[in-house]
Amino acid sequence: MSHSTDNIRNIAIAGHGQTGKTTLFEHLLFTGGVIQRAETLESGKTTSDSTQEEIERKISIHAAMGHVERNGVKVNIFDTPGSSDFTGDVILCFRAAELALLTVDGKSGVQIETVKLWRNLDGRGKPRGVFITKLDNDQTDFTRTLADIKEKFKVEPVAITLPMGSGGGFKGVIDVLHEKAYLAQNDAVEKESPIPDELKNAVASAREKLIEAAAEGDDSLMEKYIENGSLSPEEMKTGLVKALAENKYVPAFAGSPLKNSGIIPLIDFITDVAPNPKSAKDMMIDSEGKETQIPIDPDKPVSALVIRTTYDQFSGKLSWLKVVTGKLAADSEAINVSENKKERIGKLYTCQGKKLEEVKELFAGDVGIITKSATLKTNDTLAAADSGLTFVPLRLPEPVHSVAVNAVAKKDDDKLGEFLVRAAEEDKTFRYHFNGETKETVISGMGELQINIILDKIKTNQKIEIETHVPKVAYRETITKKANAEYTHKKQTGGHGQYGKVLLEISPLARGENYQFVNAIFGGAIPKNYIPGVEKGVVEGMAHGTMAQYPVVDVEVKIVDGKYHPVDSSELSFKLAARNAFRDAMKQANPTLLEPIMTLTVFVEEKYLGDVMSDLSSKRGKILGQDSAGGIAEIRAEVPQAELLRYSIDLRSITSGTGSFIVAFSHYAPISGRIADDVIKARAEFKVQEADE
Ligand SMILES: Nc1nc2c(ncn2[C@@H]2O[C@H](COP(=O)(O)OP(=O)(O)O)[C@@H](O)[C@H]2O)c(=O)[nH]1
Ligand SMILES: [Mg+2]
Repeated sequence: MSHSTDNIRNIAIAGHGQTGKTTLFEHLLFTGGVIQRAETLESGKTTSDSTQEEIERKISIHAAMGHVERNGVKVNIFDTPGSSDFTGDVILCFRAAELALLTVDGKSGVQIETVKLWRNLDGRGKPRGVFITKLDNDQTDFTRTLADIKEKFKVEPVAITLPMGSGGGFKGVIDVLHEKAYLAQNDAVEKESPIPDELKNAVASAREKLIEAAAEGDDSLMEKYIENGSLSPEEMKTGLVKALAENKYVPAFAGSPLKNSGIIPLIDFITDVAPNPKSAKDMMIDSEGKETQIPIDPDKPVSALVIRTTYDQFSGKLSWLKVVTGKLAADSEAINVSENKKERIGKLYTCQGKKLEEVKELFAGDVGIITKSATLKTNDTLAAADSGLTFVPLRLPEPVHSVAVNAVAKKDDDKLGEFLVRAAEEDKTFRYHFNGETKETVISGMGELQINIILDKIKTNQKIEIETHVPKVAYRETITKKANAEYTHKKQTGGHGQYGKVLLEISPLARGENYQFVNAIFGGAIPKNYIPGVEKGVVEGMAHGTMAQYPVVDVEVKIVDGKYHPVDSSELSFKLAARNAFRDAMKQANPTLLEPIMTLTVFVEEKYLGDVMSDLSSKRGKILGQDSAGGIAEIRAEVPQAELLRYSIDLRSITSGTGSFIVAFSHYAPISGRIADDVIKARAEFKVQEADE
């Protein structure tokens, strides 16, 4: 069944791993009547964690989508992975949802991934709630967890539900908004019951806070509240809806996903209060290339953004679409604006986990699926006619962990290549490229776990035998002083001879300027038509330096003099002369090796700060700065790439898997001494074969 925009809500469940997201998702579907029984993580049968790799590892790796319906409202729910290796799938769900729900374990409190996700939501100005989970466990405490949230995020969470008891004595929750209590029934849907007398005061004071939050919704409500000291239930609802859409308060829920508790009040709150998609906006690029916000609006021509692409063994290619404007209809036609191609839309689907359900149309605000699309890729814009607008693509973090991989048997090269293309299409944080310089295929992603899962798939599903190794570093060579060299290329072979003489002067350029060629020939010592040959020789000479055959950079090369022969000179003669002259000059110019330096930003819990700092200094790192907020330290440093090739593994062992980092190329810097000697030694077997020799 299709739902109009007013009757759609989108919720992304996110948060640190093992906080009960997938279990909550499962119990939402169970309570919503979608599945007959809620499966446990341990059984490997949950609706959300349905892929082979998820079942094997018992963690969420991919985004999952499902929906429940209550009072005519369709609630799309997204379950996301907790590990930072799979941030890409969290980000696509944040893009699709108007409300994020962050799960926080009632015992552990706010953990590092949740802090990072909170910051990400801050960047989007996205409304969010918190669900305090596992309150059936010993040593959990709802009030203490809310205090932790308040301290870490500088917000005042507003309790929508309150727990009845905790640990072994946990009985259920009270819905403060609707003033109802719900007893946990374990395997059955929770049961409404009277609010226990001893909790009536707590409920009254929580309700007071809720009314205050509602009054923040708009000025007239605030005036009424100040005047009467209260709001009617209708006014309260209006205020809560408005204030939440504007991210003015953080609703907080109590419960135990595993014991099926706190689920009904959560669904009720979502259908009553969570943002109507119409109150949200999406990001477009206008015809002048500027980013602009457009409201989610069913009354405009259709437009939709492809947020995800996956391959299913039964249905083939699946493209997930967030409809932003208008209505997407089955059996219609639209334009893939990004590819400028017509897209025939056949059937449309929604889904419950991996199970597809056909729908006739999808209204603005909804998320659905097109199968077997010929042209759609993640981040493509699908629209009615050329609207002059395209969606801003999903902003994903850059890969931080790389591994070089090759098929053992040459015959598997193509198969491996095809697999990598598809893997990169399915997961936009996964990349691969062939590095012509080091002759390696390098695959990159957000962490070792993500890369290992890909490598496992290559070995087990694709049955390709592969070898992996740490990627090579792309060193460079440069010079540190001016030098010149003369070279005469002369050969007498049978009829025509070869003759060219050049005098080159080379001098260092600033770092990053790469290369400049200057023709300073006067009086026709070398005729103009041979100058391109000279430059070709210089470029070839620079391709392999004299220290360790790495490319030479940041050099100005000036051709100052030369000699030619009216019969024997040719472009080739000058090219060979220039190449050799360049190399001779380089040897005189005090050459040095350069290594890539990366800017590194590390996020760790404060208690690991000292260990991370000392590790960075052992890695020749230069600390640029450091900040701390919400118990998380952020360290910025410059570190040689050679020291960071296995950093995701090192950081994991220092921080028990809680740390993460961002890395980007910064600049090249000289190396000398033992470090340079080792690089040169490791390159000893590298041979350059020049075509014309
Ligand atoms: N005691 C208890 N365990 C829970 C609860 N919710 C989830 N778990 C368990 O915590 C583990 C992680 O749950 P999962 O839903 O996979 O967390 P996710 O990583 O956030 O998706 C599993 O073993 C669940 O059975 C809960 O409310 N109470
Ligand atoms: Mg999960």
